[in-house]
Amino acid sequence: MKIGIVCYPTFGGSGVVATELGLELSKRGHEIHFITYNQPVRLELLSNNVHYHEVNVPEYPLFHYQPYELALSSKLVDMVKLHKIEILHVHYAIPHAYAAYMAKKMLEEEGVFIPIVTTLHGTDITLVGSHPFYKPAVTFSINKSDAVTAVSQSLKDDTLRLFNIKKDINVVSNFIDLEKYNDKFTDCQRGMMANDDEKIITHISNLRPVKRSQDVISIFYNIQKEMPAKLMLIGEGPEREHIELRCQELGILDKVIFFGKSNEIDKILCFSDLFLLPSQTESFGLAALEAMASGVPVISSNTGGIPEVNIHGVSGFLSEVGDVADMSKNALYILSDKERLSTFKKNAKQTAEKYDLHTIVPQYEAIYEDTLAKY
Ligand code: GMT
Repeated sequence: MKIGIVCYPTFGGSGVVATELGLELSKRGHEIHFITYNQPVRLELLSNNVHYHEVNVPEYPLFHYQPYELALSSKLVDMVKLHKIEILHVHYAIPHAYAAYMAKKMLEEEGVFIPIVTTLHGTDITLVGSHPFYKPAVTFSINKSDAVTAVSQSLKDDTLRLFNIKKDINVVSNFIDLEKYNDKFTDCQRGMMANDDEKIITHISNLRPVKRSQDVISIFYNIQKEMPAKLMLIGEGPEREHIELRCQELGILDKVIFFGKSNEIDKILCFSDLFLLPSQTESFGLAALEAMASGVPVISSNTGGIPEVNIHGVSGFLSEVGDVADMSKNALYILSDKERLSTFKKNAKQTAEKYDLHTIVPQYEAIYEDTLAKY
């Protein structure tokens, strides 16, 4: 198939999933066209089957807001015609599903018919999409998609609760390329980051308030009071400065390593002992899955789709949002016993296997085939 993929080209989970999906589909013989405003961060390799088309939005002073949806829908029209793209898969409803629908309608005028598959990722529904200003447009774009998928059962339930949806929503979980994590790093550089007796705690996020990164600091503070430990923080975002200040106030700045945005999270995860994800809400928690695939147990909140991924008492522990004391207690429980830690590590890796891309990507292929067949 010739598949157009629209996504945010950033480090966020939706962009990562869309990129990994496109790459795997290309390996399976499909021709993939990424259409977005920057080359997706995980798209390192362009090949015969993988193409990237940049959406340009020229700055014009008259526009207080530059019209990205317009530029995107025009680009979609051009690329579908030029490359004979057969199906569009848009990740994140806002504004991608909306722009794709406009493109579809423009193409129809020219006798070109193309179905749209929309994947809902989370914040498009739970945070942004349900905002009254966006709600009619999001509802419309979901209902007008030819197929809709959500990355967890919890996100599907939220979508049906928050919007008046007349379409079936298929749950297709996020996935992971397990081979990438399968002991590839025989030279796992733990010694560069910490002493042998120090436990390595990791958190990866866009450091937005929804991630509750202040809780990460509080949990780590409680851990390092009981045992030698270091905290690896990966990602950039609006909370970064507050976090640094808080670490300074607590006197733990020398135990915290800020990596910023990184394309090498698998290398960092390979030497981590514990992953923290105390988010306010999370439709899936791809970062937790990436940690688990590296054999890192997860201490997380019990919210959204996280309990579908992190299994309480098996791959880690779940606590109520904001219950820093419980999360700290659970973290210390796992870390304080060598054998227990090793069991949780093994369990985490095993739990992640359910999300292997070889299991999940064919589910998307089946949806494309089914959608095209009905079209
Ligand atoms: O977490 C974010 O703020 C980024 C956001 C995104 O759109 O990339 O992540 C969402 O999609 C990911 C991929 O499906 C999920 O793993 C994240 O849980 C979800 N984030 C939220 O629901 C807050």
